[in-house]
Amino acid sequence: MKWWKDAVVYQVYPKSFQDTNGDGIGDLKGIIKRLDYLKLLGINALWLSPVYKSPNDDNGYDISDYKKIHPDYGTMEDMHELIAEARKRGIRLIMDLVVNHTSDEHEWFQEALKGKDNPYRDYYVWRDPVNDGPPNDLVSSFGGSAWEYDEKSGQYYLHIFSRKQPDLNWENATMRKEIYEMINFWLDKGIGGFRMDVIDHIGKVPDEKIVVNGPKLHDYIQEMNEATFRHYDVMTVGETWAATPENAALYSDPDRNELSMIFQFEHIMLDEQPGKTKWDLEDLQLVELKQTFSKWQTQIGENSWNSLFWNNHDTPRVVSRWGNDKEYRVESAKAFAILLHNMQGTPYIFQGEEIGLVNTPITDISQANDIETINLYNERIESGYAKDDVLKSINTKGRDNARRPIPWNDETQGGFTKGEPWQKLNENYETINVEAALDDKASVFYTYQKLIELRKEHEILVKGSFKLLLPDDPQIFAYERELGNEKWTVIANLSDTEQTRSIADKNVQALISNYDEKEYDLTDLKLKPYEAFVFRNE
Ligand code: TEU
Ligand code: CA
Repeated sequence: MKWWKDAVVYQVYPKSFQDTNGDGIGDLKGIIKRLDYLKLLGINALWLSPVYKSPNDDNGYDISDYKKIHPDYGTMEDMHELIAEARKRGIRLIMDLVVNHTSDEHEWFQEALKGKDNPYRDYYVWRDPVNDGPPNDLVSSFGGSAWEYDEKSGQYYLHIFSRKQPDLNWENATMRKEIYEMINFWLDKGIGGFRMDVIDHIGKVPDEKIVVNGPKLHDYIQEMNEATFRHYDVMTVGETWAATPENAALYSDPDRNELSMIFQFEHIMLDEQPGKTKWDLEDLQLVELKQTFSKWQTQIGENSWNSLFWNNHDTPRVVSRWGNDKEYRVESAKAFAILLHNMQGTPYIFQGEEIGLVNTPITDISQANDIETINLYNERIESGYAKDDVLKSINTKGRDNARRPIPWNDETQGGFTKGEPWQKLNENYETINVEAALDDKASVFYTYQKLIELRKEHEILVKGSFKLLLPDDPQIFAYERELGNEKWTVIANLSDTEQTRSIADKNVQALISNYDEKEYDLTDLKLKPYEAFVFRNE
């Protein structure tokens, strides 16, 4: 069985993980310093958000040199030490592969700007103006037109993200080969694989306004696989916001030699107004969340593979978003962990999720750092939105919520830095921090540690089938896993009120619970707010 099928991956956002040289910016030496903590948690793969050279227009997702480490994070020697030290602890390093676009400061784009006949010109997407304006009405994910005018050549170039992130032209075979060479440069360093940024964008056909799931997308991924991954024992996970269970199978069916798995985002988009954006808020309907997970657990085909996540560096913290980050912070954080980690697929833990970190609201846009948030604020204020409404959207869905520095202890700046942090920690760091969690056997940390142990010890969690229970219940999320004659049941009350249900005519022992109950009477099951537990049914 592939190693990543019973792996648990921890995502590090390096800028906010651990600073060791007092510049207020997390660095590679900081990650090395915290590897024993990750080992204690029990994870065996570490997805590292980009640490390459970058002007940081989009915090490293705008790469200006794929083969150089950004000096803020350290040196290539630090990188080699991190790979080796992680490997000593049984942890593989998963790098972030951002090949839909580069930074405009990448040498390829600097060359392309020199003129239409430059050999690198066609590494990017250039079009003549139409009616003295952009070639079409494609928009950027970060606001405004997806086309930026270049005075010198009188042409526009495409950027689906910021104007400092010009899209690469995947039609160009020479460019593709340079990307594959870069991938092998990193694979030859003994990394464990890649997370692939917006990989569903690389087949785009801009003239037909096709951005995702383009006609050649899978051809390119299969060509990439043939030139790189296939020759190594690595894990690849594609970030595919437009995935459906049908096309998910195209990516992760091993017979197709593409990727190990993908991140799908259907559950992540359930609390936005249909057809609008994540900023247009809508309450989550638990029944929809259950249906979505059930679909992904049962419809991608037995040859394919799921990823499982609540959080990443682009999403708000799940405890604040869908749990209760006040009186039931610990219970709801544990309930979400128990629900996710007993499903089929590779679970991902975003840094700080394992200690139940919550969102960090801002009161003024000057406190924001993320380009997506700042552009959204300016765009909506200009078009007449009330400031409080825009700040409410930002505090609910903004990406800075995930990117606040990790609180390691109750010392100044939570032990994240001895200097001024690049962005403030949540003020609750004196009570919510790693040291406090390690000192408290009832903390969220030990629930994550136990869940990771259960996955390692019980094949049913890796190979068992999934069946949703109580599909129409608006408060209870329950499902069962089955492998051979073994059956486990997971039950969670995702409400802040006590719920009573009659499930079956017996008493059962909990394998794990987020309260201190050990025995449950299923005939007259009383569930406290956010109470979640797992029991072996047969
Ligand atoms: O994110 C892709 C992406 O579409 C997100 O920006 C998403 O639109 C938004 O964050 C949430 O609605 C990837 C990276 O994860 C993100 O950090 C980068 O900003 C983006 O690609 C460009 O590289
Ligand atoms: Ca630093």
